[in-house]
Amino acid sequence: MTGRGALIVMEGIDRSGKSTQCKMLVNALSKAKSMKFPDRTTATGNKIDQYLQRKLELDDNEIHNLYSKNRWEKEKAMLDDLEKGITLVVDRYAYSGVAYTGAKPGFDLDKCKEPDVGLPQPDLVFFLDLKVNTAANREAFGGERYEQTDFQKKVYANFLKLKSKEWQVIDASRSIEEVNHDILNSVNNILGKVEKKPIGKLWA
Ligand code: NYM
Ligand code: MG
Repeated sequence: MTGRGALIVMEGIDRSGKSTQCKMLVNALSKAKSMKFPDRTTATGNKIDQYLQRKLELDDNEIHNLYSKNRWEKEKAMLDDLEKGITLVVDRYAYSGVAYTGAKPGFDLDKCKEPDVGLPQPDLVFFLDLKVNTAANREAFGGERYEQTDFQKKVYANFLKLKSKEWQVIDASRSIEEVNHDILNSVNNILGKVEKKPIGKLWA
């Protein structure tokens, strides 16, 4: 009997290369699945999508809780997959929830964590570290809500405040291959280590 899979999260500001790195990582692993938050395919995700495209106005607290609900909807499926030995590679997680809402006026980071307390605890979090000005030069921000330089700078600062022991800061200004190489090394290092380890609860 082999053990459980690892829960791996990719975080960073918009345009830091998360989606590309998630794809490469999943392809390189033998028993892995990719996930993405917000998951825009569900009813809650559809509402989030409308909000991001500015087709729907929501109160800041309401959208914050909706992002969290969009994750809780996947809790059971995630735990089931992990128990089956499947490694999950997740493009954004609760850290994005806190970093983005926390960049809005009047929001405290600890308070922002509350709705996500108890979600499956990631084993490894990669923070794709890219300065906002570099990200903006790479490819212009799109038209979605939050895709503005000033806002992204606050998000970036918040991410750094959320760093904990399972975080690994990756210099994302390098080539796609160099970044992938570092990520893959770290992942291969922890897969065996988490096999027998119970899945923890985030921020609990
Ligand atoms: N976002 C993402 C949040 O504000 N809170 C969250 O909990 C999550 C998961 O959604 N600008 C923001 C960050 C992004 C936007 O994400 C859409 P993506 O990865 O661009 O589809
Ligand atoms: Mg985006």
